[in-house]
Amino acid sequence: MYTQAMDTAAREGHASAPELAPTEREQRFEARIAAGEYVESKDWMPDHYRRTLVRQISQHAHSEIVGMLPEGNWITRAPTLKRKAILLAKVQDEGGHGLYLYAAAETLGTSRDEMIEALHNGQAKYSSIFNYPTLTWADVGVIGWLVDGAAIMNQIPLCRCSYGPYARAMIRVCREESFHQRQGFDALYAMMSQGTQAQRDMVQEAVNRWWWPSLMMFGPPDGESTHSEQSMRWGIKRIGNDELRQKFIDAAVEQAKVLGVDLQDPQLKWNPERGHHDHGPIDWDEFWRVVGGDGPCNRDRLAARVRAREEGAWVREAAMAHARKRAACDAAAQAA
Ligand code: BYC
Repeated sequence: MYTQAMDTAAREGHASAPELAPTEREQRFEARIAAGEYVESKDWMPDHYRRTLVRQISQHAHSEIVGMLPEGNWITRAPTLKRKAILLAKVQDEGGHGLYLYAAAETLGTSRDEMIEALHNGQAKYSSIFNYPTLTWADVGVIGWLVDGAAIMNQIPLCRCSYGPYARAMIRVCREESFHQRQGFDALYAMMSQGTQAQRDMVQEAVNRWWWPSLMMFGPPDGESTHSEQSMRWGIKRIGNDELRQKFIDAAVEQAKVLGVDLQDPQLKWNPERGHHDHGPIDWDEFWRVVGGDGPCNRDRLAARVRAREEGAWVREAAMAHARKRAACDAAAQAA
């Protein structure tokens, strides 16, 4: 079975290592984190650390899988064969990212069925951004440029996450995400530099709809973030929500100039004292509404995932039956 776990040897902090008193075990765990060591799946870890990781990694996996839906909507309507092939490959990559991430979460002792059940019954979240519709072809380019761009900004620090299987999954995910971001920018650049006025207007209109929701991807402001402080202490998150959002804004402003699009924020301007761009207020009521299930597409997205699970039941059953048959054949061959 594919796994992100690489450690097999017993070592200090390992669950099978000699028993330590609870406080001593916790102190050693904290010391390992402080020393920048990676925690592996068989190492002892506090329950809260394990739960935090399962929550974040499974929500990340769900985001990748639900994130296939808005772009998948355009595969049959891509304007050229080249763009269609690129989009097919990108959506397939997102499916792969979901699988690496489910595999990483499984190393923490939670089954994929449990994680998927939590998504379907509304206990687990997925990124707010995927609850917005893709109304035009320009949305596909803007998702690549802004949504994948925001994802990379958030995910690069996760390559140094203290939990080894998550960190290793993220290295591969980030390499692929950077292609995704560039293909989005390229699709928009083609329309902005060689397209008609109608195509340029379509790009601008898509940017108007996606800019603010992209900023919300980084999560609530640090002051309202429930998990940031503890996650930073444990080296799960390396950089806070607000700092990452600011880095993303600073990068996007320059890219928007190259594209020739307006980011639709009259308060967006360079602040030489801070060395960053100031920006207008983010509508956090909208964010919490969408996270709470009341965005434009929440119901459709969840219904599509539940339907896919039900309609795919026969494939899982067939794969399990095949695996059982193979195992029985192998056992018979060994006994002979
Ligand atoms: N949407 O304490 P906080 C992709 C929740 S996929 C929904 O700051 P944390 C792509 C948060 O879960 C990109 N919920 O949380 C795929 C918490 O609620 P719970 C997905 C959000 O975890 C296909 C509460 O608000 N990336 O790129 O410390 C095509 C308080 O927040 C959101 C990841 O998942 C949100 N935006 O920080 C194209 C990256 N933000 O769980 C592209 C991994 C916050 O207590 N995840 N919440 O019920 C992370 O880095 C962190 O989980 C977050 C939030 C920065 C997102």
